[in-house]
Order: sequence, then C-alpha cells, then structure tokens
Amino acid sequence: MTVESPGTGTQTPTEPADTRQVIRPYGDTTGDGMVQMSFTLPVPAGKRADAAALQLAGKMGLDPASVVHAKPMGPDFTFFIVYGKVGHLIDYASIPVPAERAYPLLTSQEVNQAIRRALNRKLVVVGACIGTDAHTVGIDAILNVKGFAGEKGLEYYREIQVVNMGAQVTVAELVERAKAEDADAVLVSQVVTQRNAHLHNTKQMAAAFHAEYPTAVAGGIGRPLLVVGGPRFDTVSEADLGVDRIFGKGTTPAEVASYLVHALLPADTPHPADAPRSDEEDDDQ
Ligand code: B12
Repeated sequence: MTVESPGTGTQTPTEPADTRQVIRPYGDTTGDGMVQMSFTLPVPAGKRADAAALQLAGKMGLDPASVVHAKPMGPDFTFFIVYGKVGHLIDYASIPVPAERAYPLLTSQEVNQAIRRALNRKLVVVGACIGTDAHTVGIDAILNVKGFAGEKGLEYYREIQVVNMGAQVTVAELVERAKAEDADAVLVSQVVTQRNAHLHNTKQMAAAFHAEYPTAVAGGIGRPLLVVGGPRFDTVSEADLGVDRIFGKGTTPAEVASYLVHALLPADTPHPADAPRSDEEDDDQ
C-alpha cells in the first residue's frame, strides 16, 4: 500500500522497528533452550524415583529431559539434577533496567571523614541475628574486620563503633542494647526463611523499635536506622517490613557503610578539601 504525503510525494510506510531482544537459555549450543534444574523428592533413590523426576520435569515444560544426577539423601529422599529443553522465549528488551544505587560508593577513608565532620563522635552500629537464626556468617561479613569479598568490615572503620551481639538475639535484647549504646543504626541478619520466619522476625523487630521510639520522625531522626539483610528478601519492600533498608545477597561492607553515611549524615558528600589524617593514609581498601 502507498500513501500520499503532502509536499513529499508518494511514500512507502516503513514497518515499526522490531525493538525486541529475544533470548532463550544456552546449554550446548547458542539458543538451544537447554536448562539444568535441581530438586529433591521424598522417595528412595532408584529407577522409579528417576521416572518420577522425569515426569515432574515434563510437567514443568522440559522436553526432552534426562536425569543427569541422582543421589540418595538418606534412605527416604533423592536429590536430582535434570537437564532438558524448554521452549520459552524471553524478550530481554522488555525487562526494566534495575535502578542504580541512589548514593555513591565511598572508600573507608571517605566514610571516616564524613562521620568525623558531621558527628564529631563515632557512629554507633548494633548488629545481631534475631529469633532462632544462628547464621552469623552474613552479619559477620558486614561487621567483622575480616569482612567480605576482599573488603574489610565495619569494625575496620575507625569512626564506626560496632557492637556485634551475635546469634539468636531476642527483639527485646536488641532494643535494650540499641538504647543502651545510643545506636545510630541497628543491623539485623535473617538467613533462615522457613515459613517466612525472616519476614515475621523482621516485622516484629521493626514494630518493637517503632513502639520504643513513638515520636521518631524517621530512621536516624529520633530512632536508630533499621537495616536488615539476608539472601532472600527479594520479594518484599522496606515498607512491607517497616525498615529503612534491605540488603540482599552479595552485599559488601562498603555498600553498607556508604548507605549509613547517605542515610544518617546531613552532608554526606566527602569534602575534597578534607585531607586524610596522617595516621589514616592507608585507610583505603
Ligand atoms: C553455614 C550454614 C550453616 C551454619 C551456620 C554457621 C554460622 N555461624 O553462621 C550451621 C551449620 C550452624 C547451620 C545451621 C542450620 N542451617 Co544452615 N546454612 C549454612 C549455609 C551452608 C551457608 C550460609 C552462609 O554462611 N552464607 C554465606 C554468607 C556470607 O551469605 P549470607 O548469609 O547470604 O550473607 C550475605 C548477604 O545475605 C548479606 N547479609 C546477610 N545478613 C546481613 C545483615 C545485614 C545488616 C546486611 C547489611 C547484609 C546482610 O550480606 C552477606 C554478605 O554478602 C547455607 C546454605 C547456603 N549455601 O547458603 C545453609 C542454610 C542457610 N541453612 C539452612 C538450614 C535449614 C539450617 C538448619 C535449620 C539445619 C538444621 N536442620 O539444623 C540449621 C539452623 C540453625 C539455626 N538455628 O539457625 C537452610 C535454610 C533454608 C531456608 N529456606 O531457610 C540453608 C539455605 C541450607 C539449605 N539449602 O537447606 N547452617
């Protein structure tokens, strides 16, 4: 079909540009749709269990599928890895680009300078694993000097005073300690997610702090900043839990320290004229 366009003569309309970016999984050859999936079934290992695993894979859309690994997990359970083809396509272009971090990533030296300039005292952080959770590795990765992923933890920052209460701390103990220490921020870790324990515990913790500081204006203004972290908070927001910030898998101490500066200190941008103290030259990580 042709259309007349005044002044420009006859034109052929162009097709709208295809802006999709269609992708599919890649196993052996590009775009072959092959995926690997692992799961456990509550049956003893054997040929019948393998058949059940294949039936499950088929019902999940893997066709063809094969059991590439089956291992007994005690007498009554079997762990499987299944490899198979899916026909689903993803339009990658339609997936929104996640928001960038809303604050700059600072070096430990910049964090120390910002705290010294704004507070003229140490910034106090109280951390714990609450409820029955005994997984301290995550909170220790953020707080302990040894740190995580090549970065030193908050204990290393000379202007941050860290109180690490460890595992299985009750909400009442945490609130009491945060008050006693006059904490600027409370850092809570929740790793166990069975029956959504991480969500219940975090909401309970947040509610207790909100009740303890009823006149608070916001995190850091009238009450400690409430920060929670753990590997499985992806599905919820800060508002859902009543906290100021959620950190997920792979968080590094510098991200947390930079956030504390951003959220708690009025002038969070390090001053270029701030010369490092002579004993701080090697503060940078
Ligand atoms: C080590 C470990 C243990 C150790 C813990 C030792 C310790 N002192 O921490 C021991 C052996 C004690 C243990 C026990 C149990 N464990 Co365990 N454990 C693990 C394991 C293998 C690794 C966890 C870990 O250390 N990760 C490394 C750290 C660095 O990662 P992270 O915790 O995610 O932390 C990072 C971020 O999430 C974030 N972050 C975390 N917290 C915070 C806090 C703040 C404030 C911030 C800013 C950031 C932040 O920053 C960290 C660094 O990036 C996981 C499986 C796995 N591969 O993850 C199971 C796992 C967590 N355990 C599990 C279970 C079931 C248990 C037990 C119930 C087993 C049992 N039946 O007894 C018990 C529970 C004990 C209890 N009361 O809590 C399950 C949990 C399942 C679920 N859906 O909840 C897992 C996932 C294993 C599994 N697949 O079944 N466990």
